[in-house]
Amino acid sequence: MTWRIGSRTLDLTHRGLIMGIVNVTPDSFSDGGRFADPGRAVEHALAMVTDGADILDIGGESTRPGAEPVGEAEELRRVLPVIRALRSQSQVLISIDTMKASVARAALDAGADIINDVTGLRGDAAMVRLAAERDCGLVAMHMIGDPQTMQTAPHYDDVVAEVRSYLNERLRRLTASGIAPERIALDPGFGFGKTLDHNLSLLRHLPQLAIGDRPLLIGVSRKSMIGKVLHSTDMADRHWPTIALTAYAREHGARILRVHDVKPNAQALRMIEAILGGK
Ligand code: HH2
Repeated sequence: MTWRIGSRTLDLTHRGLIMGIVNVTPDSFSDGGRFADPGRAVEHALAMVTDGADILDIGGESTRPGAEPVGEAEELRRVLPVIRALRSQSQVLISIDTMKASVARAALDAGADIINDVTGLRGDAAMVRLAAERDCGLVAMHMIGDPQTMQTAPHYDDVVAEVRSYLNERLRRLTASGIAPERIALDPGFGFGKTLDHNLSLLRHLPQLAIGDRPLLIGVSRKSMIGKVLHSTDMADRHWPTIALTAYAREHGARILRVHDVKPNAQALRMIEAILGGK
């Protein structure tokens, strides 16, 4: 299983990747405001590289349920200084977490390697064209509606079959638009238009969500589903279960783990991979 990102081809058959979350936002659900200052965000991101991050995912717009949309100029103001500073100091892979093609384009020009679009490249009509023009890696995620509406009574007849069919369809459409399939990673979108039961069903049937040989990305870090299972509103209680989920997800086929706390999740990933074997 490989993932091609520009001139790099990563072999993920036996070694998964840790994607460290860098939220340059005042309102993200778990770390809102802590890294809104670019200098602090860069410092935090470089520490993540030392701790074992393979990718840094830079986001300037919160996608938590009900979050206020951010204008293009503000999003650019948040993410570009961070991407430029990281690119000048590190070879680490950088992804831009955005729904806007203009922000993705500017981020790629500033040195980003991957576009992570929670709309699955359906939100902005210019996104697929941009992705076809450039040679970056892509993450296409499943979401119902948009962050304003997605948690309003999400309904599926069969969540696993429907998310699988969506991911399959996105892969087919993106490939038909001239994007090489080996550039694409797919993500079921935990918490995006899903109830707790939907999220648990998707985790229970994770192997069914892997489409062909495309890497599966999982983003469950500190998400509210953990608080709901534990009947806890304390964000600190979501730390250890996230690490358990990283090990579980890797064992059940995931290859890219999007997390806030890089070091313990990277250690769990390496431990589970030692058990799974391979080179
Ligand atoms: N989750 C969030 C944001 N971007 N991208 C992918 N591919 N998969 C995810 O599950 C995902 C994502 C939401 O989490 P976070 O960035 O921690 O919070 P916020 O959106 O409030 O900044």
